[in-house]
Amino acid sequence: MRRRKFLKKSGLSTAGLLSAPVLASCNTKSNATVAQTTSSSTKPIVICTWNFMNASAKAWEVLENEGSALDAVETGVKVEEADINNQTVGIGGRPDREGRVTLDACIMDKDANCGAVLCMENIAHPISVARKVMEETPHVMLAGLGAELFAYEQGFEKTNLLTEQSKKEWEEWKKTSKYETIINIENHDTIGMLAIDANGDIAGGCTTSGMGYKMAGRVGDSPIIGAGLFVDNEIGGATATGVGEEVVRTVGSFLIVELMRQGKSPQEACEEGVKRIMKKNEGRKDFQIGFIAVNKKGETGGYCVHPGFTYREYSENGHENKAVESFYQGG
Ligand code: SD4
Repeated sequence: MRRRKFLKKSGLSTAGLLSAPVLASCNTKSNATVAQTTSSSTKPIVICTWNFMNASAKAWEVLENEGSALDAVETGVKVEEADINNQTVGIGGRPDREGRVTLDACIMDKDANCGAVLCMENIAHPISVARKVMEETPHVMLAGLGAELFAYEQGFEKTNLLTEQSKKEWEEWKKTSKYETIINIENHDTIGMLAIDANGDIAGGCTTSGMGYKMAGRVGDSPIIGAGLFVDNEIGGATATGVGEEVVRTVGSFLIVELMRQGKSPQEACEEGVKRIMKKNEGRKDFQIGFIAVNKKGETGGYCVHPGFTYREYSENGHENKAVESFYQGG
């Protein structure tokens, strides 16, 4: 039975209403046994952190034309990397304390191949360099100048990533140099994207300029496989946005995929992921984290620390910006 309720083109609904039932096919022989279905019945779907309508639409175009999940996530997140108005991804991203824009990204495919770039300057599309690391090198991660030089070798052009707007704001920030994480106010707009293609294969990508005015050399969760992104083609995928230090501490995305492996739905797994983080941060309210996940059936879920986080979902049923429930109810 197909429900058409996703068709509200830019409507907002609560994830609770739409969340999927717990996976039922869990084999009881062992905890580690997989709760999954065969992929043949799974329909293409893409989800991404936040309300990135254009990025998810672009990824959906790839899926609709029977492109791979890997191509879909790369093509999709590049939309945000290219958007100078998005000050947390790619060109236009906020710089570090020294005024340098340094980018982090990673990508992972159905065969657990993965690639990442960390703290890379002057290249507009870190997700594509991450893919090149995955496909053209024996390594998973390249950082800093090494990543940048590799990108030039691969034909990427040198680009000034610091826009006038970001430069102006940074100069203003320098007057007080106060480093605070701001909950949901433009500080967390990393794009993490997960897609399932017509073959039922899953891939994911995550890309960011990191925390605004971070210490030089700081790297968060976004380019760290297992933290900012993880995909297991037998189970599903997860990705994160928010204060990366907290996501790294729990290896958040890997944790969520493992929880799905144990039989939790994407929704339940995301909730448990956030709760693990909050257990280590009792009483702390000064940071935001949002997780999203998809399982092999194409069921999705999301959860966050503070209200405000949403994720966009695109499938043959249309597209929708989904509000998610949060650990704190506000205040
Ligand atoms: C980081 N997770 O570098 C990223 C920050 C983020 O939108 O999500 N920014 O910690």
